[in-house]
Amino acid sequence: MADVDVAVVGAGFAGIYAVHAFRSAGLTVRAFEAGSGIGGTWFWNCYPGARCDVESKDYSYSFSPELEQEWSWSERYPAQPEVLRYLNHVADRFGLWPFIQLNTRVTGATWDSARSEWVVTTDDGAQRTARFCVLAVGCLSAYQVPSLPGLESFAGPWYHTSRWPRAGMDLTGQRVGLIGTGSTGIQVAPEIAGVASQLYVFQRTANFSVPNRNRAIDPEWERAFKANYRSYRKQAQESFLGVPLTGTGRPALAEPAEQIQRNLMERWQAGGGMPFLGAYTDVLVDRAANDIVAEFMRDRIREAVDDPQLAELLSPRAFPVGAKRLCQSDDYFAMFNQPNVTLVDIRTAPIDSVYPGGLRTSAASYELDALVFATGFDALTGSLTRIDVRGTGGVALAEKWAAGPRTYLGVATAGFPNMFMVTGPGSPSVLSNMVVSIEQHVEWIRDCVGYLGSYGFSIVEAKPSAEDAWMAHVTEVAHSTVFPLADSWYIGANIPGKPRVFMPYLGGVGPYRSRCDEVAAAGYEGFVLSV
Ligand code: NA7
Repeated sequence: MADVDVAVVGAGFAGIYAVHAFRSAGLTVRAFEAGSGIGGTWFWNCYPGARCDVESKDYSYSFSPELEQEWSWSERYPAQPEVLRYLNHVADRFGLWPFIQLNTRVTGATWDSARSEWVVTTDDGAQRTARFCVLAVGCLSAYQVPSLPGLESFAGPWYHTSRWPRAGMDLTGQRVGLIGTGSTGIQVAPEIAGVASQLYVFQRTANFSVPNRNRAIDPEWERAFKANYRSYRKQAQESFLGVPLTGTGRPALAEPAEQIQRNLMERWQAGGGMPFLGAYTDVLVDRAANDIVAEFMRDRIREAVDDPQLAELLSPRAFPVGAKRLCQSDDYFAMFNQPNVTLVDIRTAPIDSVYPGGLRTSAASYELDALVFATGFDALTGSLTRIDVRGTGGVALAEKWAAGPRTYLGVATAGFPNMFMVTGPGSPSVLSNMVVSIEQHVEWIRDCVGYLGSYGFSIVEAKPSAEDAWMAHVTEVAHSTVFPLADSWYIGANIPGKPRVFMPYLGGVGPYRSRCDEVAAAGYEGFVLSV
């Protein structure tokens, strides 16, 4: 008999809820977490300025009406320490600690066909068996540091933002180099610029960013909002992004130019990426509509940055707005007006090497005391394939996915019985409010395991034909949008040698949920159930 019913890998938003949901369904569970605390992405990304770009009222669990009434967020967009406090509160409140093993990295998971169970190996050398293996490893967990010649010789400290020292890092009066201008770089830069004597921002690709207009939550507003939380959650679950939004419902190309400008400005003033991009129905599917919004955003950069040449260098032109994750910041562009901040264009003069005292590009040298990498992640697949997961016949997941990830519904993959992924590639995942998508996946997996028990089955496995059809659908939907036009981490373009496959599902959270429900209602159509 297996040690537990379900082994859960990871204790971030997904793993924490998986432990609670499976236990509530009467299953025995053990979660393994590499970190010394729970929280996953929110545990590791403790760099200054780390903040969620989805509003706190949305980026929180909906499974417990009591929890959502009891908990009060302090800000519209929660900062990393507050998200972490929330997750620890959830673990306390639902008594989850005994089932979560910290400081334990899962190194391998092998399907034992003879015993119909997973053998999970951890970095302490131990092995545990489980009937089901649920990989709740997060989409943005495998961080990447580019291999720069000479980095090992650098005399000062250097960190990737997702491995920021937990005790903090005092950059006061230092000359700091920052590589990367994605969501993370844009959040951390103003924080560093506030204390450093000099900040050099090494920019390869200029990025779009909208204001947060972050603010404290008004208790009056909170009371009124919470009175309708249940119906709001339902709307979120049925929405496109996992957040109820009010777009105009009209295409920009059918709207008079001044009206578009007025409407975009209203949304710009209100803050937030989702309502801004969601203003018109054609922005993410029609390049001409997209160009109107992109130009509006470049106008805002020209307003914020005093030096017109600098403003031009900061103006994104390489990809459609929204096709890479839209960044959010209230002070990034204006930061470049500070005398201690320098933008270094490494598109035209690439980084050549690091030396003990700094960094050299093909055009100049920069003396640095510290170096910060906000260079992103081997997103969506890296955290899965870095574990030695082996299915039927000892086939490795990394081998099966050598030409790109293949899943059925983003929750299972053929050849790996009784293994589930939470928000895996092929599900809405990072193109949705992650918490809504996580809850949906965990509940679907819980119900699937329950169904097997009720009908006398013990094994569930995706059919290759269902997987092929689903992957074709994911690709088709992606290619009806502007998303594939960007060299983004959604398509694996940020990792040298990674196959170019569009990974998240763009069909929308609501329609995706309906499809998953239909599959379940049809007795898990597309899966083989056996004993
Ligand atoms: P991102 O969005 O992948 O951004 C990484 C940044 O680092 C981006 O500006 C990259 O430039 C830059 N980068 C990556 N590799 C290099 C090398 N080798 N040289 C120079 N510059 C490089 O990661 P984030 O952490 O900011 O955000 C990830 C997600 O977390 C975000 O979307 C939110 O969902 C939360 P590039 O654009 O590739 O030219």
